[in-house]
Amino acid sequence: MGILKKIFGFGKKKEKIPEEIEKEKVIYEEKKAEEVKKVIEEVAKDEFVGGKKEVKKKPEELEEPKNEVSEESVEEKAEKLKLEEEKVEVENESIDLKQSEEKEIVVPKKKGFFTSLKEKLSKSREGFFGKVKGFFLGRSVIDDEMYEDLEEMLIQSDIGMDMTLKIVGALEKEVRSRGIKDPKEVYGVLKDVMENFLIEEENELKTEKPGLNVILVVGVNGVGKTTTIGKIASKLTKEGKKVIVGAGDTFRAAAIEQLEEWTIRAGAEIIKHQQGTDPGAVVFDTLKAAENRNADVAIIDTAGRLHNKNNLMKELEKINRIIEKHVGDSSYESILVIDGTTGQNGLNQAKVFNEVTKLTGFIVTKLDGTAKGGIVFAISEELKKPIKFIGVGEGIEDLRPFKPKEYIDAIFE
Ligand SMILES: Nc1nc2c(ncn2[C@@H]2O[C@H](COP(=O)(O)OP(=O)(O)OP(=O)(O)O)[C@@H](O)[C@H]2O)c(=O)[nH]1
Ligand SMILES: [Mg+2]
Repeated sequence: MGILKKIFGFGKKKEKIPEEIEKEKVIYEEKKAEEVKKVIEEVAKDEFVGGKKEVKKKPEELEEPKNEVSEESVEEKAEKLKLEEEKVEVENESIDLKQSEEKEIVVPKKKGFFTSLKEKLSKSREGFFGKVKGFFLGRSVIDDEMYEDLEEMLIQSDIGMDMTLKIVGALEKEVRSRGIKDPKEVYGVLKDVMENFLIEEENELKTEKPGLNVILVVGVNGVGKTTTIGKIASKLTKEGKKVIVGAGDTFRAAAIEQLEEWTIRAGAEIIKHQQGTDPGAVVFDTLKAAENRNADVAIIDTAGRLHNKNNLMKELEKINRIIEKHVGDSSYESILVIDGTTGQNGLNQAKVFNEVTKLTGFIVTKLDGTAKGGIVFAISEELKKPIKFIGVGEGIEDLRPFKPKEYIDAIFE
């Protein structure tokens, strides 16, 4: 049915008395404007648009296009409001973001050592050790097969055969004694067991003795000796100590310059001779200067490579004797630097160096660059000497005291 029929439903009368119809139309329009509007709303638009002149002459506010406009304007307003609300929300969000960004700048300082160590060791955590948790979650029973598979996993992380067998043996014993039946609970026990294999005692460098404390730094070439000396010197000067560094690597070109750069950055002093001179003489002069200048700590850099290994060992023996004569055992640390990315090789190096300098501890460097990190367990247990620091980057601040629990928490998920 058309719109006009619906509104003016007089049928044949319209045809017979057109003037009256016109009048009635006008009356109708005036009195029933509201009803017309309702009807218009009910009727399909195409019928209305195709309507007669009369309809088009009706008050504009009753016409569909007008309605559309007013509806649109409401919609537009709503849309605008919505947009404004969204804009406010976006603005609020960006304020929140700004605030959280500001927070993030502050938070790392508050997070402190633990979280940043976790970040520095993310390769190990995401690599090997991260898989260990999934390993236990995927098991339904604790059986021999589980322990055998675990052994395989640990060996792959540079922990080494001997250490792995010790860890898994201790784990089995602990799981039994705690009466654990669910493999998921074994994960936590493994962390405890592994932590127990890390030596906690004496993992700080001796630098507090009255008089001069000496730190001799040895290790094969490229492991990070000179860099680590820079980091240690910086740490000690920040603690208010007077530090003198001896450029004992007279073999490698540019070694003295490299050490000097680090020394300047650390706020320490350096004693150096020409390249190619006797390192023993450099060490002697460094200790004398340190005593004369009332230094608290002398740190000695050494060569990582000579013409052959025997020469290197003889030279280190000699340096060792000079230091012992000056300060004795109690104020003397002989530290082997091991590159954490070289795996089991580091253990063999340690045995050789230990024969000539009676090592008091280790520093494991480049742990930021390995997805394994298991070498730390092998060193600690098999060599029965503490890890004093770990290197976690190339920056001057990237040297961390070694704390077994923090290390475990940082490398495991
Ligand atoms: N990623 C990373 N790189 C390190 C770390 N420690 C040292 N390095 C880098 O290892 C490289 C060798 O460092 P050096 O300090 O020169 O090693 P070195 O033992 O003195 O070497 P030689 O003097 O040749 O015997 C440098 O590029 C250092 O930046 C560490 O903890 N993490
Ligand atoms: Mg060096």
